[in-house]
Amino acid sequence: MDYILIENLILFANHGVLPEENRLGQKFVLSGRLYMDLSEAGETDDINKTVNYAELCAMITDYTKAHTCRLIESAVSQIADEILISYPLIKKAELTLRKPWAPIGLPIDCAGVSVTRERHTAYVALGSNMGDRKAYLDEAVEKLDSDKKNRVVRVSDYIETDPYGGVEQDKFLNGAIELETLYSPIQLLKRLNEIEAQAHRERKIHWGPRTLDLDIILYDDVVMQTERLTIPHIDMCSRDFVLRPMAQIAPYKRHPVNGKTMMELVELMES
Ligand code: A4P
Ligand code: MG
Repeated sequence: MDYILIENLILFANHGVLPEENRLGQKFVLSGRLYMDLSEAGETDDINKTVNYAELCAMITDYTKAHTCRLIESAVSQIADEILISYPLIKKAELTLRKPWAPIGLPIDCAGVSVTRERHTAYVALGSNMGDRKAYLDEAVEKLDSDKKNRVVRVSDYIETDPYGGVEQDKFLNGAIELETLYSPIQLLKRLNEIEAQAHRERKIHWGPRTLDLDIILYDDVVMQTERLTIPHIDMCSRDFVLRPMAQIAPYKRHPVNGKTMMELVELMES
């Protein structure tokens, strides 16, 4: 993919673990590649079709002055996120932050940290069967969208569904959203859990009534299974309350394991 190159932008900042580093500050050096499609800019010669690197460097310089970190790991991660938040045209940021004058008392040219951050696409299922169900779902969508690291791209219709899973309880209101996110899968799960907690969600009965349930259905084409998180959602293919909203907002999206589109999965379930 095309990219804009930044080499050796010198930043003065107070990053560091030592108190004197925070007090006195020192020079840091930033380099990196900002990946984006530059074909239109190349064709039209129009600066609005690209990112003005002078503006970008000024933004990085101002951001660095205003945000002091202990670790260069945090500093460079935050700059990468801020670039992606500020410039929607940039798809991926690869950055290296060097600390040439790291006070470690040994002959070293430089220490540094490199990170790669990019936009991801996640699909999240929404469910509620207590209280004002629509308000709980709307509020979850609003909270996710107002988070700087997320952008809600599509929201399905909300559908009323019979409870699934054998627990006798009220009907659910279900939906799904497409999310552009800078969070990793586990960071996104934590964020969803926080939003559930703010909706006074209590974890009492497995598969039982809830004010708000937010499950990660898909995350790019990631396939993962850990104690805390399974992606794709382990039971998505047998849940019409997940597949129908998914087929509405992402009919041609394929399940990364069985290769079937959301539309095909709905048809299979109905047949
Ligand atoms: N977890 C693992 N993978 C994921 C994932 N992809 N997304 C873990 C979200 N969480 C994931 O969930 C238990 C744990 O699953 C989480 O802590 C997380 O680490 P929970 O929400 O705390 O507990 P739960 O709700 O009792 O279980 P679960 O599995 O989330 O329930 P479900 O599967 O969401 O089912 N009927 C209708 N019609 N509509 C519904 O929305 N929902 C349920 C709940 C039952 N019946 C329903 C509906
Ligand atoms: Mg859940």
